Amino acid sequence: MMSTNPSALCGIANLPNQLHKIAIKKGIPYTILVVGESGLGKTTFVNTLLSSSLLKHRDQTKRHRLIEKTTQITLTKAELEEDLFKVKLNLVDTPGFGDFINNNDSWISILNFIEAQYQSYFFQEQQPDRAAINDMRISVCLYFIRPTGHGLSQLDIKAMKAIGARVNLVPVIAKADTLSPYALEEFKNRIRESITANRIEIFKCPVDRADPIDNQIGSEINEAIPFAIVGSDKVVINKDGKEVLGREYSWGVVEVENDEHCDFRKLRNLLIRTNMLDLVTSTDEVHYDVFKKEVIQKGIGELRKKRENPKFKEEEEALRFKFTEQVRIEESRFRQWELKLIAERDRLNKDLESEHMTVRHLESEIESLAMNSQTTKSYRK
Ligand SMILES: Nc1nc2c(ncn2[C@@H]2O[C@H](COP(=O)(O)OP(=O)(O)OP(=O)(O)O)[C@@H](O)[C@H]2O)c(=O)[nH]1
Ligand SMILES: [Mg+2]
Repeated sequence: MMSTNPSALCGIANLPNQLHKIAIKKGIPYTILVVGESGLGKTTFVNTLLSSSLLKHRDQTKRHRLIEKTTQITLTKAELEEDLFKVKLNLVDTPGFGDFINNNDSWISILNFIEAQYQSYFFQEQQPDRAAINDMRISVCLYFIRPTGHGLSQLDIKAMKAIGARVNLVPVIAKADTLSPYALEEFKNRIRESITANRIEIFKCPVDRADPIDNQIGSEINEAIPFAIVGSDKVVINKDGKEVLGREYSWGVVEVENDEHCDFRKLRNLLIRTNMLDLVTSTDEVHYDVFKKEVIQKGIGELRKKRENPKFKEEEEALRFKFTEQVRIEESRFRQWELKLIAERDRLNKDLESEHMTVRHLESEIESLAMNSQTTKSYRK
């Protein structure tokens, strides 16, 4: 069961000032998203998490008592409250990726959903009333892996790579009770190799803290990744005669909250106790930051797209035609003007020539007149 003081364990008291104020006033928003193929126990897990924790919760939708195939995104709100601190927990259940055929791109809608939450926050951030912000950014995404025993499927690799680049991704092996302990360990190793080989980004507990006990808890949790989980919201009687959450088989009882049986407790610790603060802050400081930078770049990209838009292109063409036409008219006007100028120059030149001729003529007349007068003078002598 949960500690009586989850705020200390969540590290809420250590939150940066602004988040701290929000945590006291409104409750710190914290959203868990579950995704994966159909029928892997996502809805069962959400219910298990709620019934295994002392959380007050209310459904936003009319949930059927019987677990059915999830057909739409379902939000369950819960509150984690201790002393002055409140955590507003949102559990987002999603429809499964579908059947084996035709589900290759079904995770894209999950990615769109994740981005839509960033986008909504981004727009709300621009508003003056920051207290009214409804922060639904995904703090962590649990990716359910089918317990085949082989390894990750191509679909898993593609989906996990894309989702892991956007949010804190935590891989889980669904229905771990269907594998023997040995097969489970082998399966875990294959998945770990696949994660490394395909450079899938997954969330890891920080192990570089000042407190060595924190680091030890962190590395124990990390060693369990991918978490093997068993979900059940049914209470059964275990071999010690105790009432526990579990699944009953002819060969015995699998207990949800028994570390010998599965990693449910470790995963729950990571999610709502030891690493909640890491998940919230890294969502804001790392993943949301990446998104924002992309939005700024895409802004320019969008403009470019607008240019490539056929309508815009048409307008541009029309403008260019109009402009060339204008230049053509201007050019011919200029040409005529130039021709006129040339004619004028010629005329002036001709005039100048005749002027010159006149001057020359006058000059020679002066000369001959001067000669004549000199001759007359000498005769007189
Ligand atoms: N053996 C086993 N069965 C489980 C476990 N968790 C859930 N189931 C069963 O698997 C079936 C499907 O469970 P759901 O929780 O509806 O699965 P889901 O992933 O929500 O399925 P979709 O909504 O269709 O995507 C149900 O019959 C559950 O009882 C588990 O840990 N082990
Ligand atoms: Mg479901």
